[in-house]
Amino acid sequence: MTLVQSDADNEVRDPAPWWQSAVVYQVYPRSFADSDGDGIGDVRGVIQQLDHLVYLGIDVIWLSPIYQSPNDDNGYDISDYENIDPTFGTLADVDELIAAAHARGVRIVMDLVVNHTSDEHPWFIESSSSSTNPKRDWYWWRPARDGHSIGDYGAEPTNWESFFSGSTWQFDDRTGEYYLHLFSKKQPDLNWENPEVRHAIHGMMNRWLDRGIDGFRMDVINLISKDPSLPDGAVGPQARWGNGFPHYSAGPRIHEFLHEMHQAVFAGRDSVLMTVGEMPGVTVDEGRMFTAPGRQELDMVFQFEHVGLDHGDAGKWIVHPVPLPKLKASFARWQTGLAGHGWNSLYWNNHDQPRVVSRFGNDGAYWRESATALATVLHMQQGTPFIYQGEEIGMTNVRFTSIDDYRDVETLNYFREAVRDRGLDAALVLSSLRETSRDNARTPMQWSGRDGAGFSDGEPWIPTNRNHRVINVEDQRGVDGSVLEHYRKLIAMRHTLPVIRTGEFLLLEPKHMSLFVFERVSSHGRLLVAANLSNLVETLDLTSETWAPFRDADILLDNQQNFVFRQLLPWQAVVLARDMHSSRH
Ligand code: TEU
Repeated sequence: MTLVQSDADNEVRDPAPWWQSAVVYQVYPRSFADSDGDGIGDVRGVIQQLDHLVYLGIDVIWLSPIYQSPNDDNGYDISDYENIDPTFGTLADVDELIAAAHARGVRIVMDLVVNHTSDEHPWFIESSSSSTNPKRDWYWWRPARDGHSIGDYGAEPTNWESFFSGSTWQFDDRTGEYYLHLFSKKQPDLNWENPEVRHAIHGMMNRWLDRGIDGFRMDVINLISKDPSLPDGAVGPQARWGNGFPHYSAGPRIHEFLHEMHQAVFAGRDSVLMTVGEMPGVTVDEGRMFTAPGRQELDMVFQFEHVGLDHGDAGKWIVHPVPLPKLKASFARWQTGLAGHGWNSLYWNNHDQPRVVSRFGNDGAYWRESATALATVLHMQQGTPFIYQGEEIGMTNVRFTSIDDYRDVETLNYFREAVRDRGLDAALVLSSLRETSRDNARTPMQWSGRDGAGFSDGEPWIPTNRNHRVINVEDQRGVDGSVLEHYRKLIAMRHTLPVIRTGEFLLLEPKHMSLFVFERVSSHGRLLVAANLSNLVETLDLTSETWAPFRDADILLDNQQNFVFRQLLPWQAVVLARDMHSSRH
């Protein structure tokens, strides 16, 4: 059977938004490409490497924050939303990047970090200067808990624990009150209850769109509406802190705030834009509401379910192997839960997550095979895939052996708290960081096997993974079967096969411990995606009666190029097709 090109005018009739057949590439500018040798990646570095992204075939670049920032949390603590941090370049460089990307048909989405600002943002400097300052109410200020004096155990206004260790409250002696910070103490939370705050943010967003960017990735946007009565969280057995999450996640006014933003910023130009809200803890039902087109809130959300499955009771720092049926069930719930209602984003990696090939694959004996198999089962789902820099060449976790190699505020706070305050063994904590730290994702992009990895001529801000000698762009480009070439194929398939955008997702063999098998079915054709996510050979007998429809199907993709319709080799992944209609859309 050959591909039928009969559906070519489908795109004219099809009202689907452009981002439903797009692939996004996340650039973490600090670690992507350093054009001036200071060891820190920059905007000009991104411009210089655009050819790589065009070669890969992606449609959109999401740029992690490059705004002015004291860089306590690598730019997620912004002190000026409308200027660029000098370490990354200038506004003129950004204009040039936008123009250069657009000239190549690539769109640019910027990070929007408005749950909090930096404590060095002029708004916070004003707000903290006196309790009567007009901007006082732009942040969450509260006195010590009734009957407590400052510094008492439990004096904080609530018992909430910060994402980055310790209390969410920081005492400020200028006015004798505490301010709320869900993340680091240098990231005070904005008070979205105040209409002036929302108005200022909408204005800033509009100015960025007028500058020519194509949308926003919105940092922890489900946390902007808090229960204004700020209740304590439930305290688990032996826990020092309570769980504030139910009181600040998807709070009472979240849908109102997002719809208002849509009206104030996106209305009239939303068909050309793309918005994605990062939402730790979001449920399928909420995800459906946030992304239902008629509600006019967001195009899609980043959900966290699949990247939380290996976390233990104590959170992200102690990880457990994930039984495959659990992972498959999670994906399937999101696939079917949003189908026909909203839209999924698809991701394995970003700048906060350990590298997927080390986490869910086998980065030793089956490095290439497992990187490509994991890519296949994600990219063949319905949704908009996000590729994080380095994922397309199978970059792995870094094996740092000293705390001095780490840079991430979350990692360093946790290490300090675990070792100094709780007395855990430092070597043990370090071994857990090798699996869990966000810095696993933040080592320099591996462009070549030479010294400096083609990232920088200077000393990089964080050590380079030594395996850049064998894992790098240069060695994979044009090499058939490489991780890079496999990603190129997956991206091209999304662009040419509408069934990947439109097809119903049907999970098969849900209980199988090694095989991830699913079908995608629509009037555009029918795909069978089958992957062996284990180190052992597994039987999958497509010549048997059960699999009759696929007995003589076309092999569209095979990461080992030797599929015999009876078994899958360790980490083999195939995509089979029948009744296909193809079009560029
Ligand atoms: O992350 C939000 C988030 O909830 C987590 O991924 C978090 O980074 C942490 O790993 C929880 O254990 C976003 C950004 O992506 C992250 O880089 C920022 O540090 C954070 O918000 C604060 O802006």
